[in-house]
Amino acid sequence: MPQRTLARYLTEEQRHKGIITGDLKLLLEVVARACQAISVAIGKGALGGVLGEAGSDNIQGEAQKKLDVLSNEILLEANEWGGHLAAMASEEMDLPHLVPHRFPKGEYLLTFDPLDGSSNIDVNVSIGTIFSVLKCPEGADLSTPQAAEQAFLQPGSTQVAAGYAVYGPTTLLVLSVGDGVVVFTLDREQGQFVLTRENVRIPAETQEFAINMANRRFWEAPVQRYVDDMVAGRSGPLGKDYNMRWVASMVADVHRIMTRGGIFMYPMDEKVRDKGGKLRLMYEANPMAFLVEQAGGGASTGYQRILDIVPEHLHQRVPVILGSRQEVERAAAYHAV
Ligand code: P6P
Repeated sequence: MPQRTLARYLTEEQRHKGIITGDLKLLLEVVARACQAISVAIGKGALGGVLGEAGSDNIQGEAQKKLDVLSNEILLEANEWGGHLAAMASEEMDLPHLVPHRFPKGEYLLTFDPLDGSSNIDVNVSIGTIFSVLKCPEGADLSTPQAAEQAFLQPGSTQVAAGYAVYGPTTLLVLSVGDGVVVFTLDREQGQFVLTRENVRIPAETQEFAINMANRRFWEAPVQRYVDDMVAGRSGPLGKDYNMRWVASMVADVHRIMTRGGIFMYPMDEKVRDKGGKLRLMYEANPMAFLVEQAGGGASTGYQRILDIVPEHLHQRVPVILGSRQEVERAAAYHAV
């Protein structure tokens, strides 16, 4: 069976289902090639002089790693000339990046977290790139970066596509264009992403949860009760033993859930309440929620479906509970009482 590369998959999806325009196909191939370049840079590690701090902070007030800045630059440079995008927005940039006037503009908007989990870079733990594709609204004001922000403020349910690359023992690209979730593995010898899994389905039930337990005292009561009940195991109210995982790279934790089920939580906690939460809506929660729902899972703040949230600003943060549908529904039920 000949290998189905990303290009072939997108071409055949377009031919058979007509849901991928030429510009979207180009966009996804460009993002994939940028993720490949990021994977190469990460793989060099200390030999490439790319570890450690960049000596700058991002809008989140977080110290940037050299690879954060490099990954952001790779994605910007790869996407600005193709004519498929109107603008980009990134965790690493205060304002949207407009396509320079010397290049044609396209109909799509791209948001991304260029390197998620960067606190894990220097300890050689899996990290990733998360991206989301929106249509640019007709007549959007793209005259300045400040004006362009409004074009991005669309609920996650309007996403055209979303995906992530996970840079682990292998580099994977996990993607959905609204027709289920597929997984590509980077064939480093060929320099191609090759389709290795189709129709990803998250098991509805699970016995594995992912949360940073050190924050327990800061959680809201429903989350404390829910996690305590899971920790109580078989003899507790949920009547089954649970296991816990926490990689502290959302991409790695979510990919485990995409692969074998589970529930991932970064709930509201008192430490980040003033910011609205820890994880960012536009380029972390929304793309991951889109993918998880496309794979049959659920994604909630505890109080509402993440994809229904109408963003108020570009770097808005939200509580995130996502994964196996029955477990996410159970977690939401704790919030309802
Ligand atoms: P904590 C990484 O910085 C990140 O944004 C997510 O990838 C990850 O799930 C979370 O923060 C980890 O947060 O508080 O455990 O370090």
